[in-house]
Amino acid sequence: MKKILFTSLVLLAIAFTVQAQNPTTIKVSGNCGMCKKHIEKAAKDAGATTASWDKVSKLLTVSFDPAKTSNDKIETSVAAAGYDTEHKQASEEAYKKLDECCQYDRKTKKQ
Ligand SMILES: [Cu+2]
Repeated sequence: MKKILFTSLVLLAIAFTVQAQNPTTIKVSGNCGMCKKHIEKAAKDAGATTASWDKVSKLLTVSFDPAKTSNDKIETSVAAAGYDTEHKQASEEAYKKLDECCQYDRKTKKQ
């Protein structure tokens, strides 16, 4: 009996965790509609099932299968495309590859 209770508690905890992760919003820097395309593509390339970035709020909303990818992987992919995220910074190199209109203002400008 105790075992059943424990198992159901664990399942409940897992269900909550999965729910909390999906969908997730991540703050991503960017300017325009082209940035939107790039950011969403990068998120999907990293395994997101849905990705939608809003250029006004700068929020990327993603949902994904936690068994296949993670917030961390998605942010890494977006940063590799040249866009700073909440926790990952794009390299100077990736940032400079962006079209001029897409070179958003960075808070921490190197040099
Ligand atoms: Cu842009």
